[in-house]
Amino acid sequence: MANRLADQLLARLVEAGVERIYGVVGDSLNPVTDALRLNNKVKWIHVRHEEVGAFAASAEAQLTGKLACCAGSCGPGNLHLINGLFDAHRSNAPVLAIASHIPSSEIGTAYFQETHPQNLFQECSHYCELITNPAQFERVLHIAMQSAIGKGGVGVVVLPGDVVALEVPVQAGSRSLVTKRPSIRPGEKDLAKLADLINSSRKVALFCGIGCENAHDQVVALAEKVKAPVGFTYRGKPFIDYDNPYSVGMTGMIGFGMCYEAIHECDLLLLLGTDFPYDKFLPTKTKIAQVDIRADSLGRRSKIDLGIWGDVRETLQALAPMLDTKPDGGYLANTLAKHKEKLRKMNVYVDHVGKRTPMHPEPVAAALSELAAPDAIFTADTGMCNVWSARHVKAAKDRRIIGSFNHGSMANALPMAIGAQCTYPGRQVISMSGDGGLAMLLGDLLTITQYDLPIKILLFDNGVLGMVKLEMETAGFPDYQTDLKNPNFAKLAEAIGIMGVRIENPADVTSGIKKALQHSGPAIIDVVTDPNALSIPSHADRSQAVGFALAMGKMVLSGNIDEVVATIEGNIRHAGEALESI
Ligand SMILES: Cc1ncc(C[n+]2csc(CCOP(=O)(O)OP(=O)(O)O)c2C)c(N)n1
Repeated sequence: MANRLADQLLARLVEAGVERIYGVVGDSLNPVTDALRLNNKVKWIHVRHEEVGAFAASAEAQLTGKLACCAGSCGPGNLHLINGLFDAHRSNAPVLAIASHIPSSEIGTAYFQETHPQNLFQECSHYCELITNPAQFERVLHIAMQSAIGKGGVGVVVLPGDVVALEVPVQAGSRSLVTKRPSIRPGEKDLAKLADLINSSRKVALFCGIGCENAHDQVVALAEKVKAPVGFTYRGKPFIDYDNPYSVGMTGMIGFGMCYEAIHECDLLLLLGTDFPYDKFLPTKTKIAQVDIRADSLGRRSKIDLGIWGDVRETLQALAPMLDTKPDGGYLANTLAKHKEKLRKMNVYVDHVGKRTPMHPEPVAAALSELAAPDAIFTADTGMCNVWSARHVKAAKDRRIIGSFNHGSMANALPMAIGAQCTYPGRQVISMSGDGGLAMLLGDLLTITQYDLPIKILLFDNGVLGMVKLEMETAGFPDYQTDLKNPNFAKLAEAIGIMGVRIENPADVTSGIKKALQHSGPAIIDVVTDPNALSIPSHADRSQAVGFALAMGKMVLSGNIDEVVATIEGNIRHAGEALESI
């Protein structure tokens, strides 16, 4: 029996469990879309920008742990995929990208739309190969998918339109994919070393990353036994920051609570399944032991006294009987008491909402967290949404929060929400979007209406590229070119068939969010927030405060006194917190 390579591609994708392909159709992809039409088992999600397709696939893969798929036509269609693929790759999310290509006879001739995809995708994939001969097809596709799954990240097949249209005999006995992950248990000697280190240390702290995804109970049990405060990264938060009385928040620029102090004041820091990149927030003088399933992460961010190559869950399970129960020497109790106090100060704008407009964003995020479903999926845009969601969206056993946490791209939240909602049609999906972020890939609001995806977008409409404004000011530059002249996004939503709720007054926050969440279709909640709202890092260094003062001084001198006054007025309640943290 013979059929087109494109039909065989679809058959293999079905076998691999791929349920949908996000992309934009186009000439060289036509045989693939035609095979899709006939196959009818894989759904095509027609996005308006390929970058959105790649982000959506990244989200699907992150949420399910399974292979997701996106596609772009030759040249520009491929190029548009790249930013979203970087996000997937950096998040170790298994994604197959189908990069269709110019006719194979034209390769190397500077043909219309010619690029060299193997070069372009090299940095954002584990594997990227061009298929020019049908005999390569089954094996190369297998390697791309197996690399994406096995190594965690992107695999790319580059398929010239003419090759994929070729009729070829169906190959018997395609190789099956291995998708079940092994659990890696460290050897007894390594476990004994780790147990010794923990037993001989008086003050132990834990810092948990995405590698703790399946280890919530083991982490909490360990913390209980050795009286350790538990800090986490943003990727670790959804899995660690619920039902955890030892939780002390996050370190880093968007951090909160006592995490920074806890990991600096302990005698032994355990890094569990984390590759947290901001090494200046990690201690340099404390003893450190690190556990990770990825051996290349061991010792990457800080010097370690002991590295353990293993799965966090397996390691902690095997370790438990080897550990002595520590008496609470006061370190944990003191850290938790200070953490509570820090949270009280951080929540000052949540607990005392006030009437000032434009309103502070914190109570908006907190209200969303209260009103959202217990199993909601939140996606957060890069920018201040990361801060508000990290601090004010409460984790819960069945909730998920994802963002572009390793790649740090703007405009990720809406595309990720599209991937999340396509994958989980019955769950509440909420995109926490910045106005810069939403506008960047605004066209894909139409994807929401096209598929009637009931996504709720909570838009922090502060009229500014807020995080960059803050970065400029803490570095001593007056903010420049950060303003956004925005439309009324609620009206814009209504114009394209999405429910629009505009909130300008703090008193309307709860009712407005409720109304949108209760709506059965998509909604944009356009909340006008303060462009000068500051987020005080849990641990700011002196230079940031000096830089900020300098920027304010420069603004006064250049006649921008109104903005300086608005900044002071808007953040007066954070003043004590700011002074304390430096
Ligand atoms: C694609 C991309 N461009 C630029 C940046 C740099 N950057 C990081 S955050 C940010 C501002 C985001 O503004 P907005 O979406 O309005 O959110 P806000 O911070 O105001 O909440 C910018 C420009 C980036 N991370 N990604």
